Amino acid sequence: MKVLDYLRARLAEGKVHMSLLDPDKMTPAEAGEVAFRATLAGSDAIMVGGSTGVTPEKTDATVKAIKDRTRVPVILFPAGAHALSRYADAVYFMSVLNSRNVRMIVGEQKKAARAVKAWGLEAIPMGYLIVEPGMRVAEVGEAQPIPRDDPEEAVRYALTAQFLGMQFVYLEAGSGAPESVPVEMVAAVKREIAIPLIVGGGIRTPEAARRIARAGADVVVTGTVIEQDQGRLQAIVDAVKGL
Ligand code: 1GP
Repeated sequence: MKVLDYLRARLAEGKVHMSLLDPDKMTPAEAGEVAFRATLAGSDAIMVGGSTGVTPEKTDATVKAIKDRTRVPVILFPAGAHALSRYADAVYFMSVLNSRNVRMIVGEQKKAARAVKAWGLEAIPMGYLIVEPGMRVAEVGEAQPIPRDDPEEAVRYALTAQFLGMQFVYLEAGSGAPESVPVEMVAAVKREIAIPLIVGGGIRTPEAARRIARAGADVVVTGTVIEQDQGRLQAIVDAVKGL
């Protein structure tokens, strides 16, 4: 089954949780172990990516180790064409729509396109929107972060993603952000778009995950919290799924 079909089937049943693992922050063996525990907790897919320090070798080793330990799809979440692996199940073919640099909007994607085709990697088109504070990814992505008090700007970008044919919109506050994307912004975007909404960055408690899901996120992503506290992950996944 294609990963997109799997995700659609999951979304038809309810909210989805994804775990983000950064190949630069853990060894492949650790990533395999964390992924195993994440899927045990009910996480629906494993995303692999990070803003800095990621190489093709690290990505390959991390993806292979994760695939050895779990059966859920492994989806690349690449910071650029250097962060791909033929061993993944799919790649978010993502564009930082609010970047100031055309390289992040379409350049890295062009660089990656031949390899994605040659490997038969499933490409899932996604519009990536960086919201304040944006943290490291806002710098690397050279984004003009969407102001936290301007949900309408997020809606305009999200509709743009939809009209460009993208299958998902991703609102990103940045890994380790002190606060997640504001719930008002999540709700405003969800009200207007017809494609699924992914929200991540700074979600580290079950309460925060529940608020974001209730506000309208179809997919909630957590990264840092599973690197630091695997015990809390179960509570977060349960909160996303309304259990
Ligand atoms: C995924 O960048 C996030 O969208 C991950 O953020 O590390 O803060 O969970 P955290």
